[in-house]
Amino acid sequence: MLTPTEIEEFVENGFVRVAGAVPADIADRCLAELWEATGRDRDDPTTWTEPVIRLGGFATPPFRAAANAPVLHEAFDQLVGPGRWRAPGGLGTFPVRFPSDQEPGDDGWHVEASFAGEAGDYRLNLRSRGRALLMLFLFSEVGPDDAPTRIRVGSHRDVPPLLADAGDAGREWFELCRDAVVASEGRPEVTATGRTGDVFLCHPFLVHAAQPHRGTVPRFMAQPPLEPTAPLDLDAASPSPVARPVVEALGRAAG
Ligand SMILES: O=C(O)CCC(=O)C(=O)O
Repeated sequence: MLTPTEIEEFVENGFVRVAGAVPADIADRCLAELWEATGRDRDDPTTWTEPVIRLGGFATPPFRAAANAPVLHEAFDQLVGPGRWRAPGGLGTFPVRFPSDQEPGDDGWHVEASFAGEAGDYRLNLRSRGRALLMLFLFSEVGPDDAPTRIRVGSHRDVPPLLADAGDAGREWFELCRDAVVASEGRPEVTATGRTGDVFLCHPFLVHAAQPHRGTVPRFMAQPPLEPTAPLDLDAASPSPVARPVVEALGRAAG
């Protein structure tokens, strides 16, 4: 269970870390599969030749167990609301980052897109169709030099005004990101450091970025969405912790 303080932290800052959410034996099994999928040798750094490899679509039993750890289900209920999220079928893409002097080329600030438009373009809308949370699952120890994801604290509050007039169709992802990055420029920055098994539950509008790996231990992290069963309810008398900062950022009264 998240404490009331942790829930308020999520509302204020846009994220909360659930320490040790994935049991160690499950995380170990996931990591073994991930190493296998990289095609690189875990014990031979000369095989770690690229700064980043993206692995996709892991849904074997250990990944499903990781994504559905009981402590996470409890937190989903607390942040998104009972009955308002779908149990994840696994963990999505993994940007695996290796120590490297080369630039990764994918470390720009952004928010995640959440649905595809009619033309197949990536989009977001105010009620966050398609994404109840952004989640960062750590499958390696991530220290300050190990390419922890950068986070602009409180930046989830900069995005709702940019989507307020766009209706259900929302805005095209790239164009929205350009504005969100400018709007959140002055926000303090922290990094998603932690231990294997920690999970950061993030607001879907949080502005974040990758960074180059300057450490020694390859970084394994998944960043799946939590899918909602319905769009955010911004008119509820008591909005969920995901909806509340959106309502507040628009200057609307709850209910
Ligand atoms: O690798 C990371 O730290 C973040 C990656 C990311 O945000 C993305 O690929 O969308």
